[in-house]
Amino acid sequence: MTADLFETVADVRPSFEVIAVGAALLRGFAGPLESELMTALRDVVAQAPFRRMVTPGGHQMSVAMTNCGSAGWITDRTGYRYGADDPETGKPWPAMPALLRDLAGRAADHAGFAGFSPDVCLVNRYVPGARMSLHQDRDELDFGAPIVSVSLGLPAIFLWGGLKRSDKPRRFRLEHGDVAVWGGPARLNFHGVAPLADGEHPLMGRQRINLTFRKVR
Ligand code: MD3
Ligand code: FE
Repeated sequence: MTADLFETVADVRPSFEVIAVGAALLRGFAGPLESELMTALRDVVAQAPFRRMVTPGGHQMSVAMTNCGSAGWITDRTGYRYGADDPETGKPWPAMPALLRDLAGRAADHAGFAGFSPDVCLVNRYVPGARMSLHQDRDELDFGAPIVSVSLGLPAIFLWGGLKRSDKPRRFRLEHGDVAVWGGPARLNFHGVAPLADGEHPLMGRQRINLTFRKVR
């Protein structure tokens, strides 16, 4: 029967929303991996704990961060950069778990960026009230590669601006399990996250975790 056929198709086809040319939202794409992702993250955080870094302007970020992969994103009074070692421990960042790398590769594939092989996963932790102001991601060498983001835990309002800081951002609600891919002409758009609303996520508690996978070298 036709209805059965379409139900089957709906089950195997992830949702795919185009936000802009080069930007796509795969709602629920990471949902099936939630427990494996949490286990992998717990392991990363045990080796490289979350910390709130300071911007070159001297402000402490409300978002706490850590990284895994062959390098990690850091900021301090001297600037933003990628570095091989965690400045807190003096040790290399923990390796990127294969599960995470594969998830990012599959998501990029779905959005038309075949062969994405990230070397960094920046892990952002938001508690209620934490936010990220509008910015561009431009510390990577290769803007030809996309960025893949995975949202876990409490929902957030993602702000999607244009190529100028003054372009009025559109707002998207990002929920647990949502994956987004940003590349091509969308790669340098301004973006940010509105202050996180309070809440309690059944699995993740009172926080939102966002993973961004990047090719930085
Ligand atoms: C659009 N993180 O870590 S992820 C960041 O939810 C960052 O923690 C946000 O922006 C967060 O730099 C947003 C979505 C995202 C990531 C990278 C992008 C959107 C992007 C790069 C270009 C355009
Ligand atoms: Fe960003």
